[in-house]
Amino acid sequence: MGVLPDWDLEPLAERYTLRLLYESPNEAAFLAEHAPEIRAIITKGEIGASAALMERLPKLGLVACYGVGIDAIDKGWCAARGIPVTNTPDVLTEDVADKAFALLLGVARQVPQADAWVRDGRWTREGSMPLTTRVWGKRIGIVGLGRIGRAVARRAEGFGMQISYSGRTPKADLSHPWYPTPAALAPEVDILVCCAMGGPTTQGLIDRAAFEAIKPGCIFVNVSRGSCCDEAALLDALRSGRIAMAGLDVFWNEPTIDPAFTGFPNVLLAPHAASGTVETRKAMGQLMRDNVEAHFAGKPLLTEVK
Ligand code: 8YV
Repeated sequence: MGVLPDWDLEPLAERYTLRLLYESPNEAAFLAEHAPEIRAIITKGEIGASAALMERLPKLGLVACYGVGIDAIDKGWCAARGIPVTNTPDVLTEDVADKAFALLLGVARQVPQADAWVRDGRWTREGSMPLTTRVWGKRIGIVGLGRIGRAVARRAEGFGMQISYSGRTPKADLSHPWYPTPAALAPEVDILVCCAMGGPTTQGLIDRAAFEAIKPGCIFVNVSRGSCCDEAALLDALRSGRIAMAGLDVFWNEPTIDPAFTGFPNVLLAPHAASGTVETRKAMGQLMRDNVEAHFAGKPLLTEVK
């Protein structure tokens, strides 16, 4: 897939004149030719829109993000100029929470290893595969109890888990134990799942103190942003065995991640694809296009980031 699937590009191309920056080998030449006429940017979480880019677009009136996380879009720059930013919340929540559990179950119950055990004929030659680690009934700590964190918590209830969380403030509608920081939450749980939003306010949120406070043997899962972690401290916790296993969908340098991650057999890796189901991506695309359409029709935006 390029920046957007064809099922979004085609209907967009029918209604608007599209200029595809990512297809241009020369950004400077692209901007010299097209910048004066650009009226909206369609982007996504991994790409974003920098102030340096947007400065070049005198007619810019909208930044529509295909994704919920807008951390790569300079929202402050947009706000200062009254340019709205839209995103795609809610439609992806349940898939991202599913992926958190897929990574958790995959790494604890060794799903990839089990598949390889059968495919490689080891079942026939060696018998049963090594035993794995239980997931249900464990103590789960959720860093960031927003929409996605709550969806993870709902699933955790079904797994008979004891749920606690960290965040800026306790949630008045929930009785789960709250901790002010990941470092305070970490020693209390068997599984730590990062669901915090990205951006400057959460950069390094799960810091070295948190990774050092983790209960030895803990499983760590991240489906939010690599930037929420002190990645050097995460790697140290994996090397020391303090984190027994990890399921990671996001990293600091995507897609060229720190190669150290691929050296751990007890880490399950995924290519930032937690929202990546056909159903959800179609819903995200529709919502993004509906926002673009509302903007050009002078109607209220559906999901403007305030
Ligand atoms: C990606 C995401 O943006 O919504 C988000 O914040 O991180 C993802 O959904 C997705 O890969 C679409 O580009």
